[in-house]
Amino acid sequence: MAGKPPSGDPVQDAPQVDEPQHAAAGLTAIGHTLRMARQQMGVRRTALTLLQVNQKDGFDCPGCAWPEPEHRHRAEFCENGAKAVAEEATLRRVTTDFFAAHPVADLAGRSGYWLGQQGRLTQPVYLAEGAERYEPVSWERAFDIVAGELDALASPDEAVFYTSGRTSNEAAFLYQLFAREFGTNNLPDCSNMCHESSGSALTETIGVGKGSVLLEDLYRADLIIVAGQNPGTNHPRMLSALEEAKANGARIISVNPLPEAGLERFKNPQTAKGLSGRGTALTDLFLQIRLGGDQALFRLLNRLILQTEGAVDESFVAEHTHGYDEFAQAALAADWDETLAATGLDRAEIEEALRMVLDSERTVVCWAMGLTQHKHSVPTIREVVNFLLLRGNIGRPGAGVCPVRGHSNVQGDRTMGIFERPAESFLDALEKEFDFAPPRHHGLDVVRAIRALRDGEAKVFFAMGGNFVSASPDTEVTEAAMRRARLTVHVSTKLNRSHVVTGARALILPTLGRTERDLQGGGEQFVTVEDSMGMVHASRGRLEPAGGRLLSEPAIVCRLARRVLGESSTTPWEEFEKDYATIRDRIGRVVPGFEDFNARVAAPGGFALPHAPRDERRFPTATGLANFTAAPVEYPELPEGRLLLQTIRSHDQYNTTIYGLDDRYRGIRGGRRVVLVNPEDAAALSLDDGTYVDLVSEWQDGSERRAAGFRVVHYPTARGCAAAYYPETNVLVPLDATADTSNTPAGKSVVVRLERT
Ligand SMILES: Nc1nc2c(c(=O)[nH]1)N[C@H]1C(S)=C(S)[C@@H](COP(=O)(O)OP(=O)(O)OC[C@H]3O[C@@H](n4cnc5c(=O)[nH]c(N)nc54)[C@H](O)[C@@H]3O)O[C@H]1N2
Ligand SMILES: Nc1nc2c(c(=O)[nH]1)N[C@H]1C(S)=C(S)[C@@H](COP(=O)(O)OP(=O)(O)OC[C@H]3O[C@@H](n4cnc5c(=O)[nH]c(N)nc54)[C@H](O)[C@@H]3O)O[C@H]1N2
Ligand SMILES: [Mo]
Repeated sequence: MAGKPPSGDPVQDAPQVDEPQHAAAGLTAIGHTLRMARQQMGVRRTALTLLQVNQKDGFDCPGCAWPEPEHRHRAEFCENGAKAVAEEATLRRVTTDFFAAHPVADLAGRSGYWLGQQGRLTQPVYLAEGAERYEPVSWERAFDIVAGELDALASPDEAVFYTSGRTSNEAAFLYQLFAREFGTNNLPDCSNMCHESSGSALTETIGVGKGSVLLEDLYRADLIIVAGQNPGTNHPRMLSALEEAKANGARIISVNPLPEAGLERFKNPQTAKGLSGRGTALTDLFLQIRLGGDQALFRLLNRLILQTEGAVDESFVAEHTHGYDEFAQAALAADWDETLAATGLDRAEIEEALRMVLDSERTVVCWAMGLTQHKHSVPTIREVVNFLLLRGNIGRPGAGVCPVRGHSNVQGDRTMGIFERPAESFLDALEKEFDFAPPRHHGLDVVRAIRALRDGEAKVFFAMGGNFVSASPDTEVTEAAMRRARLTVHVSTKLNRSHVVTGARALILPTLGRTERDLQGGGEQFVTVEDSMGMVHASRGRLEPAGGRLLSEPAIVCRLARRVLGESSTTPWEEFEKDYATIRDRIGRVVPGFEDFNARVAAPGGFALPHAPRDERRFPTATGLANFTAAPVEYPELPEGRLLLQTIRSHDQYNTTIYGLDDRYRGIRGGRRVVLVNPEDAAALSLDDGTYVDLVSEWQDGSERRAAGFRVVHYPTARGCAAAYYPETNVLVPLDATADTSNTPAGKSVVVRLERT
């Protein structure tokens, strides 16, 4: 039966549709926050927990990577941060009887939502080869099993060590150290599916793969362009920053195929005006672009800047950049008609954008997945860099690049060395500090790891958090790949689909979350994280752990490393487990910018990592200068009768974690199997609102993939474009459909046809 949840699942997927909203947050958001939080945590725990979020002596919100302002509110969290906290601090528990009552085959028939609702994992469990159920296992036995399978590999490169972005700096540093001492750089992470395109483009052009702005810069900007991002849902605290920027006179251009409510208007729940009034209008100019049209848009804007007398910052270009002539030649060839076709915009809109660009002395461009998950994402982001370089908008207050990260420590994990292609200098530093020879050849990223598992070249899959099979593209291929593994291991807080689509043997290892007290031999520990703007600070949980048998992530890595590496490792794993300050001492000696780490992180609010382009207009690229680039303009081609589908998040989810079945701002309630289609496209395809269709993706090699039973919703998205939620639609994204250079799955431009069911 198309579109119905698996049998036995209490969740009904019966979407209802109202008008989309035009403002985000306000009182309704507070109501929703408290209701969801109380359902999971009860009244007392809700109050105690939420007041510790993002306070200087509290824990870092596990929601997103948006930074904390210097002057914090007593309630420095947002509706969706509160949901993330409630999801972790829930009072519900998965106990021993649970696995006895539910064979893996039963769990594999449940929805991700149902799995998550069962509560926190509380003890290590093991699925033996051929067994039907997970059974409790001691930690010692669990580590023996992992060690046994790792020892049996023909090469360390047959193991894959995945990381999701909630892992702390301390745990991430130990984890990559363990993987490299074991002998592999197979360290794929969620970043491969997320901002890898940003990292690739920025490293090549400005020499640092991270954003170049701090919060103060946003407050000082004249113009903020928000392209391919939905902060109202995914980074709600960013709306307060945009509100403050506007109060200081900034203007905002939103570039998006969807009119996202949070960018239209914001009712700040922390101010009286926001609670009672109409809130603040945020967007001054909305460019409703077609999916994948951004490179063309920025290319034409660059041509128009070049053609405006005095618009180029010539001294900056002369002193700090390379490749200008070639870029200018390419930009001057930008064509109006082609740009209008690629973007779906009209001439007047682009001219208005140009006026705002030329009026601005200080411009910031913010972006997220709308720019990173296309085939041509890397050249698109490079074009954004060209745009900023032209007017000297990098390395000066109030201006710069602002890729807004997702997971709360995804940027920190990369800084700590979670990367399949580590820099030589990083490996040199590890070698010197820990006295071993790290492998020098590159490892597998997410997509390559799936291929290796599929082809039997990788045999052990170990995940530090995340939900690999649901987050990855081409669900059926990925699940089949995972089932070929000898052993799959997940260090997790909550149950998810990756625990029930397993290798021949499987382990689930329960771990502490951010909100929980972490007591070790050396006393109470804290960990550190790095936000989207390169600020590093401490995070300290206060709640009682969800169960007595949980281990922290650093403790799990230390014990595993001791068991697997044995005498061959001279690293003081035992000491690291007892006292995380000793880990930070080592990080300080290995990772640039972390010198004197323990002392500096003691300061309330933490410290900023150095960023050469931002701090001193120094560009550590191959040329030693900021690089202009001149790639050909690309945009997706759409065959007749087809739509270009983007896979997005609803308001009630955190990636693969589904909190609820509503997407309030978009007016969707009670279900997730919806496809948003422009009414004119729908009319051309004779699809009334409410029609049920299968989404069928068509890939270049002639193969097709199907996601069944979606309700058509007439929605004001750009022409030719459609949108549906991830992870339900990951089945449609071919494994080979990735961004050039970064290899990020192209989940924002999938060619589909809609087949009536
Ligand atoms: N509550 C909540 N918070 C989250 C997450 C969550 O799932 N829930 N996830 C976290 C993570 S890991 C991440 S990476 C971030 C994701 O944050 P976002 O990137 O905001 O997430 P998406 O839902 O993928 O939204 C993509 C946005 O880009 C637009 N877009 C898509 N394609 C294009 C395009 O071609 N051009 C332009 N200009 N726009 C386009 C879409 O319409 C949409 O507004 O959020 C983080 N925060
Ligand atoms: N089609 C499509 N696919 C996408 C995307 C898209 O936009 N479209 N977005 C991509 C992006 S941006 C990302 S970042 C990835 C996300 O990929 P992942 O990071 O792999 O997925 P999550 O859903 O965030 O992982 C949730 C799980 O993490 C575990 N967890 C939560 N907190 C902790 C913790 O503190 N410690 C540990 N050990 N485990 C914890 C829980 O068990 C939970 O079930 O998905 C990608 N996939
Ligand atoms: Mo992400």
